[in-house]
Amino acid sequence: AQDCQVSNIQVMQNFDRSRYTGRWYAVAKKDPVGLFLLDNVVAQFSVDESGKMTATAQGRVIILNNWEMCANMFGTFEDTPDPAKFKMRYWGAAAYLQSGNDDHWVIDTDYDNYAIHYSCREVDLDGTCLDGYSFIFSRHPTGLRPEDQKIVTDKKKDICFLGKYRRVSHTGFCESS
Ligand code: FEN
Repeated sequence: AQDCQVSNIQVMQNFDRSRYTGRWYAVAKKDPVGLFLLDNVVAQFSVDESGKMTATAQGRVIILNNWEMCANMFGTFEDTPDPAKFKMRYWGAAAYLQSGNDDHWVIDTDYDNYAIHYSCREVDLDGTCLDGYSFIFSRHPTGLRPEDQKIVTDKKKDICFLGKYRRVSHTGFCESS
């Protein structure tokens, strides 16, 4: 099921953005090239009165001079013909945080326990992803339920990121802000 072509990656069928709202704890992430969030990543998705999806994310970063900060990020989502594929514009609350425009795909979710997110920033000449990132989210700060782990592993394989994830620790660093 996986030829690693970005254009063949299957996303969540009949994605329901309203069921996706609320808090998600990142339990694992595959990093992109460049600046990103280190750990303690929590995302909060909302749908406004007009149906547009927005989100915030927090995560620990280390800026110049080894200063530990909690980055507060904001994202707005542009719909595409596929309900599980969005364009996300993001920026940080602080000026030193990088902003950008990324794809934001929901690969799979049961809405109540786990979600698999995918973003490819650069597609290689052969159609595979050259630079991308991905989050595995859980509704539970304690991590994924055992029964969801196989589903998540299978999906990591499908998006060709298996073996590229690191666990995201939650130490409470961003909880005061
Ligand atoms: C996502 C879903 C919820 C909304 C958003 C998400 C994406 C967040 C991104 C964060 C990028 C962070 C960066 C940090 C940075 C998918 C969770 C918005 C894409 C780019 C530093 C580090 C060190 C430094 C300066 C900046 O800029 N970090 O000196």
